[in-house]
Amino acid sequence: MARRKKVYEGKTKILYDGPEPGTLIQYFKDEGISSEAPVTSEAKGTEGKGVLNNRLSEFFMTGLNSIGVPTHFIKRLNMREQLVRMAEILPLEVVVRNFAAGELSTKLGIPEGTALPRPIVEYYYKDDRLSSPMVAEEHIVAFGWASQQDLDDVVALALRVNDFLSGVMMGVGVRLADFRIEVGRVWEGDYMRLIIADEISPDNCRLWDMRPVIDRGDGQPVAEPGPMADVYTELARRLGVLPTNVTHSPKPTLIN
Ligand code: AIR
Repeated sequence: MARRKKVYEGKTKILYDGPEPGTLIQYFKDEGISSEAPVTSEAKGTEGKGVLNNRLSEFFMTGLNSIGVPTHFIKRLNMREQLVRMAEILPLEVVVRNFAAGELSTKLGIPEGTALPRPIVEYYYKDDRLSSPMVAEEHIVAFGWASQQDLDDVVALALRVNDFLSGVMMGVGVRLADFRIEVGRVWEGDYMRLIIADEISPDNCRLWDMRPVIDRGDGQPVAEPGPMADVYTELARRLGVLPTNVTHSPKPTLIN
């Protein structure tokens, strides 16, 4: 049997040639996180993370496709792989923020958790050697990384993704503080359009649990809303996409 061709390997995923021209297979590893955001730092090499991110990304991308926000997702193939459309990825990380946290809080001195007056869309130039610096539309257009028209489309897509994800998360007691997406180009004949690529999972979302933990002793809430414990398993469970017998717990688990 011919070995399939690896097209790309990143920290959290591997891309292989797909079965049809214009398709790729996206494989989710357990290792790695794609950011140093504290909310995801527990994720390094946790058993089952790849399986859960495969399900979660399928869930979000399918939802986006169904409301007319185009994504690269075609279908999930197995526990760790999904079939996606090949796209030419813009060299940008697009971050949408609803609440102050992370870089925004550090750089601008806005206390973590502050509700922003409107969603803020930021761009980072994707280059690991430069640690992906924040850039303005001016840089992007001047250096030809994307056109002004592309950026207008990117903002419109990013805000639709934000509304969708925020609503879905709110429905399960989770606040979407911010997230990062990647956008790619696909051609249909002479017509080009932009679609959401990469993945949507806890690895690129900052999620806060809004369900206070109740102390069984006196019935009083014991914790303020904060980062979600065991975020991959817990989010998958709340959204109803937790495969049986898969959690990312590093501890041995009983399988029945
Ligand atoms: N992000 C940024 N680079 C890679 C990723 N995954 C995501 C983080 C966070 C958001 O972008 O997961 O949700 C903003 O991160 P920061 O560090 O800029 O505050």
